[in-house]
Amino acid sequence: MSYKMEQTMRWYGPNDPVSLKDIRQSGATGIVTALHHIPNGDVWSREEIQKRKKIIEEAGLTWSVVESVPVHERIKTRTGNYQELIQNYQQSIRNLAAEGIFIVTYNFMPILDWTRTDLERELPNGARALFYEKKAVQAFDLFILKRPEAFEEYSPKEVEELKAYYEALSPEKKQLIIDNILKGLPGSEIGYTLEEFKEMLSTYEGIDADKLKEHLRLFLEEIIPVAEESGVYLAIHPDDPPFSLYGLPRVVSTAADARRILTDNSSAHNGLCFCTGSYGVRPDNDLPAMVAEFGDHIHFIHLRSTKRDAEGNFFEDNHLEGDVPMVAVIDEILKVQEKRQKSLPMRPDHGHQMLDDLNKVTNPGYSAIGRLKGLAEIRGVEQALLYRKNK
Ligand code: DNO
Repeated sequence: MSYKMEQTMRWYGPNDPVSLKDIRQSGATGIVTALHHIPNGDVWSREEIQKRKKIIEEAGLTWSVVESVPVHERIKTRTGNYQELIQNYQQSIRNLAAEGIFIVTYNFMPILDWTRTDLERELPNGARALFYEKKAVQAFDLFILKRPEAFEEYSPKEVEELKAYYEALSPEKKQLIIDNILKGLPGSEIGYTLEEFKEMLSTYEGIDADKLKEHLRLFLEEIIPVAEESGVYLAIHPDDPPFSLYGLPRVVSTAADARRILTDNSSAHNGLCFCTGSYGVRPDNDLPAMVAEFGDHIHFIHLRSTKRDAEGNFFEDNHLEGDVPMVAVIDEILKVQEKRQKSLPMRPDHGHQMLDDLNKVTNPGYSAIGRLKGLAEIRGVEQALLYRKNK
């Protein structure tokens, strides 16, 4: 028997302009969602989980994956009441399992979840894509955040060039960069003012990558036994983008990071959310090889592609184009499924704003038509690969 990936779509809950009815028409059967209204750190009660589950099931769909149960900042820095927050996290896992939801995605990125500087970059064909401009982030770091260490991290020539770049930006563009970076993209749960962000940065003083790795290991040491007992599979999402920003450590960016996470806390329940768009920004991440190596621990998959340029920028490309060797990745996933004798949940991640989406307000990256296009293309690749294999 051949296993096809379980097709899922992310849904931000009842306020999402893309409805469950829309998602059902895409052919996806699974829903990926979170209780975004519950403050970060609080327990997800069984009642709240049940309520959400009921809405999804009434639409003829299944709640397959949680993305995400957010990890509170104090757990990452191990300060204040972090022990209590870990207990709350454990309880949320137990409650999800009791309601029949067994895959939980999370990330361990300090302060900010994913970062883009332009959410509607126009492509030559008129569609719009998410874009990461390196200079915008660096100029933000130097001249808006005014992080003192940044002036030592960049060469004097770079600082000069960035100054010219920054000064040429219109006030609106400057504000847009600030908002895009600090207000929190969908799913990131929290947004900050500039002052709050500076304050948060100071909570990472003395926390370098080694220390953050240790904090992640200690967190997992307390969470994994609960996941094992309750049958939950954890899926850590990689850093997006997969490198350090604003001097903050990032510890889930490379194959070596994934290997370390899986060996430091060895358990079938400790696993990855394999996001091709995040890992794929780094040319040194060999994605098909990573699927082959970590296959037993991949519990959830995000499929999308990014395209880098020589200056360190990237934009989100069509799902089958860009730097991600999508066909080879899907081929490896099919082998993993065969070996594990099961389907893995996959969602088409992000999509272009295109056609009718251009006139609608949707969560950046999460418009209906762009994602549907991605899903349709991925399905086609999967079908063709399976056809050839079974011939
Ligand atoms: C962005 C998403 C991330 C992801 C979290 C997982 O589109 O992939 O926000 O959900 O990092 O915890």
